[in-house]
Amino acid sequence: MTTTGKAQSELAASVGLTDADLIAMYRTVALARAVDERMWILNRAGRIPFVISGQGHEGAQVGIAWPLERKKDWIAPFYRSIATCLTFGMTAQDILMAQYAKASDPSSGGRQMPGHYGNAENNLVSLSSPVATQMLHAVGIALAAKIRGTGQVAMTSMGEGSSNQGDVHEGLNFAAIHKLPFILVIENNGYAISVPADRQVATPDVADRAAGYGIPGVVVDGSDVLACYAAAKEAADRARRGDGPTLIEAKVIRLTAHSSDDQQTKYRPEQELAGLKALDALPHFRSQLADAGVLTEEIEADLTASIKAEVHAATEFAEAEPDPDPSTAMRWVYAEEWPSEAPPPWGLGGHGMEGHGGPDDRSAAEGATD
Ligand SMILES: Cc1ncc(C[n+]2csc(CCOP(=O)(O)OP(=O)(O)O)c2C)c(N)n1
Ligand SMILES: [Mg+2]
Repeated sequence: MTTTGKAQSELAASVGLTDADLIAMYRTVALARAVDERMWILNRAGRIPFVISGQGHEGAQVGIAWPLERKKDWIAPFYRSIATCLTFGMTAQDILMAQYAKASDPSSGGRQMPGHYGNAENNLVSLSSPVATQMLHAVGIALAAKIRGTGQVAMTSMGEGSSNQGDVHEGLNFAAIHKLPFILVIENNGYAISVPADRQVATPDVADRAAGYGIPGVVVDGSDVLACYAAAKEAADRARRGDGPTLIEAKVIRLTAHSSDDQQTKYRPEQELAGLKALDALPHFRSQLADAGVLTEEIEADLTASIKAEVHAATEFAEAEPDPDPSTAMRWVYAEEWPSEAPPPWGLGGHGMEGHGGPDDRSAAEGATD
């Protein structure tokens, strides 16, 4: 179905990837969109309670997460990070299981607010509702990676509104001083719910702030997947070399209302909404790959069919799974047995987890009721 082997068009060569990589990236962008569209349908049909959408952010998310290494590096995502999570190993089924809050939902077993994805197996940190708190989690992970000498990189992403929280200053200052292997991604979609960007930030680019920390600040066009990839690759290489953090600001668009509880026509002019589609990464990437001869009509038709089938199967599966048993509501609120606490394949650099709530430490679980 997809291009296989090492075939490399001029376009792929320009960013050091293969044609198969480009097709896989495109499929992830398109899958994220299809899952997201399905979520809105399920919400309107009364099947899931709340949607917070990644539509308009997918191209930047896939491009930026792509150069990070799955199951080695870490990402602390935010509520729009569906495409980031799919790039890093979660599946359409995992995302929908969280939306349905089913007992077997890998994000939280139905404990988290919908849209708060996380996946221990894929080094995706469970996110917290107070925006920007994931900054400190990610910087802490980067510090641990540096101390342990694991060669891992930690990345976090958030919106431009969230970038004004105090945690971001504290985290960036610390990460820059200690040259931590860290990447901060600001997905600037021009709004924090109904508040426009010029009422959130006094400069046109959040990336300008990087200079104040002595680190590079890069602005990328979020509709250009490969430009996002190139910026993140450079940031990841820099982090692994020990040269410290990078701030990447991707200019993205918010194609939907803030959430399924919001009506954006109350505060966004009709003309602005009508112009958004022209800035959408999905059709841009499709034409770019078609023009380069990478995405043929046949490949595109196969991808469309396989994505449709995948989203359909994921929905059917999630629908049929049991809800959590209310008597288990207090489980997993505090640390218990948790698979990711087993040492990763590359080891913990001599810093064991014993006595820190790891699998051998039963003390954390003893107070839990089943
Ligand atoms: C500390 C905190 N304050 C307020 C909120 C409510 N809130 C949730 S999302 C959001 C807007 C964030 O905007 P931005 O960071 O630009 O991200 P976007 O939703 O646009 O992607 C706000 C104010 C919150 N969750 N946490
Ligand atoms: Mg925003």
